[in-house]
Amino acid sequence: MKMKKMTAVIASLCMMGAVVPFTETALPEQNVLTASAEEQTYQFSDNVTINYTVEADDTVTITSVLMSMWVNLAENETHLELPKNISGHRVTKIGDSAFVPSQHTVISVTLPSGVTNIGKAAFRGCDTLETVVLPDNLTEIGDEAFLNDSKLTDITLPANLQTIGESAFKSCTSLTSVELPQSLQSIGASAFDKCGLTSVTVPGSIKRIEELAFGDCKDLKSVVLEEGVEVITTSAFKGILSAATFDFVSLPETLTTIEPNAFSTVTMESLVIPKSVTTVGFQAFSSSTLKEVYILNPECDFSSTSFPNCTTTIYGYKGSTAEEVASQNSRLNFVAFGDADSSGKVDILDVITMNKAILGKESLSEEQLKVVDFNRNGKPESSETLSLMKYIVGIDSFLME
Ligand SMILES: [Ca+2]
Ligand SMILES: [Ca+2]
Repeated sequence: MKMKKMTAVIASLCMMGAVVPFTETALPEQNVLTASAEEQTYQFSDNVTINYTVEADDTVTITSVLMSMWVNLAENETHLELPKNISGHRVTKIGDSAFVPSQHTVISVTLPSGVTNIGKAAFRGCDTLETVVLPDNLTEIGDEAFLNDSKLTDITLPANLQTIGESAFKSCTSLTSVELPQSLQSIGASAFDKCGLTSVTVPGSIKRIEELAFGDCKDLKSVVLEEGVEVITTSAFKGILSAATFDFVSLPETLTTIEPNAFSTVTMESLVIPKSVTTVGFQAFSSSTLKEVYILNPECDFSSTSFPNCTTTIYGYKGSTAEEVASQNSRLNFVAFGDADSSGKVDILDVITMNKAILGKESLSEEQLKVVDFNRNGKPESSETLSLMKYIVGIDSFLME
């Protein structure tokens, strides 16, 4: 082992350009790289051993962390604060499968500030692990990094994190909350599948929510998708058995595609599908409790199978795909935006009804209000009447501007 340490020291001195008693010819770069890639050992404490490699760029990857089993470990051994430097080299990566579950009983891990990447399955199956403190420089959490860590309750994702790999937190059943940073560029398939999350806000930096990313999160009651999210892929939120309080009002105006089964089995009563959405797939919303669906894009491509289990009212524009789909299925009742007097037509009589309501001469029922109260403040207003007039005479194509 001493020889290995010596080799590492020589290698690092060479890279730092220090004067060493070798010429370049005597110790060609190729040999340095070969020597530095070897796994070396650092004795962290009496019972904890860290294996590592020094990479070509002079940084350290921790390849494994091993603990003595069946002994009483010290506080700093079960609550591990990994070193910032090993043999003078900065620790930047936690390697694939670094924490082999059968070889440690770690309760918390604090990663040093230089760590940028957590490798594949690095902490997979660590069933004693409760807390992980991640450094600000971290950009990547690898596939399956925390898969099946059933006691993991506390993790704060740092502000520079860009990638969460596939199944990274799958089956972290004790993980009830997580804040996804605005820096995130991708969340892999099944990343939070079967987690204990009760709410989630997906930042707009995420364009696609991948398959089963939040599937089977049975306690999830609130989902907010921020402006920027474009595609909700197949089964992204499938299997969430939540109360009817599920909040979907905030589907973003940037959303274009809701793929099949996206929200299958999610219980909800009301749904607004924004104007930006062009496609709603098969069984996207299978909730039987869905009472009303607002479809704001007149050309949205969907069918009655997008909402297969409910008897619901579809609110949409006259002449829209929403009207066409509803007319072909007895479960679906259609009500047109702007039809203030519930005549089935949208014309100047609706403007008159609106004006009477504004003047207090007539009142609108809750149902009538739903198709003319465009700003959803519970009352008809002259701005809404004006919008309705412009729509009727063909100046505007939309009412909800
Ligand atoms: Ca009417
Ligand atoms: Ca209003």
